[in-house]
Amino acid sequence: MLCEEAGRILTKAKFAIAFTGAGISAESGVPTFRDANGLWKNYRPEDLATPEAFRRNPRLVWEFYRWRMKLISKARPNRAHLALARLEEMGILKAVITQNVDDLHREAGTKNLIELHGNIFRVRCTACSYRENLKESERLEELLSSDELPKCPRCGSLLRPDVVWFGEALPKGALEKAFELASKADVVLVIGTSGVVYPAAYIPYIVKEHGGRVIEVNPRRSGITPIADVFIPKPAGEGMGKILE
Ligand code: BV8
Ligand code: ZN
Repeated sequence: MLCEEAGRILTKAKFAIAFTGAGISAESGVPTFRDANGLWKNYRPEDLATPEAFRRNPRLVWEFYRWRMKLISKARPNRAHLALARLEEMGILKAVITQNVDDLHREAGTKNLIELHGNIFRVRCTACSYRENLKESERLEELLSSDELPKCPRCGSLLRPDVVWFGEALPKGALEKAFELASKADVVLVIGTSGVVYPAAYIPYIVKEHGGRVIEVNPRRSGITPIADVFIPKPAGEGMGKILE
């Protein structure tokens, strides 16, 4: 059975990593981007997740991110996030590389985490090097309860969400580290991604090119399915539950 095969590959793995997308957080109530009721169905990404959109209309972009931050701050890690943290504790999983900005892998206890697209609870200044983790500084409520444009406490310029928008380079260190891990991995567990956003979507291909195996958990086929050695057509929670059984 598919999940037994995946379980066998994982337990025999010498260097397994996970690569996740918005789908792993769907069961936590966080909307995905390209599903039927996904975010990009109701908004055009170009209008909300690009530096031009922010320059053109920072109020609209901040309204969108405040709405997502409110929604995501109520979300809790689901059993798929927890299963990955468990696999790391067991020494089977060496790292989680995520495209998600929702902080749920960290909340689930994953230690070696690479956030390729930033983190929605971090803000940074558009002019100086100031950056702040709103959960750590306990200023999340303050930011969410105002609809003013947030300003840098150091230089007074506009703050922006510390996430990677379309057309922006990924955080240098993060992408290099992710590619290095992918070139060393003998198994990549791909969960909940449509595999259409680059350069993140190269990760499973790099593992494959280096002779590694690809296990995918997704209720629908994706851009990664063609190279999957094992495709488990299930939602993340159920799929991971069966693999860990
Ligand atoms: C860049 C962060 C260059 C902010 C996001 C070709 C090559 C290289 C680049 C490009 C290219 N063509 C176009 C580009 C540019 C672009 C790109 O890839 N566009 C795509 C759309 C074609 N890439 C970029 O712009 C990137 N930057 O290339 O810079 C550069 C280089 C140097 C110097 C300057 C510039 C930046 C991309 C990052 C954009 N940021 N978001 C925010 O979140 O607000 S994108 C967004 O997409 C999220 O990060 C998200 O994680 C990511 C990927 O989406 P998924 O996670 O896969 O989610 P999706 O909804 O698509 O799919 C959900 C999946 O889950 C589905 O498969 C579904 O079946 C499944 N699912 C549903 N329910 C469940 C489930 N699975 C399991 N269980 C369930 N219950
Ligand atoms: Zn500043």
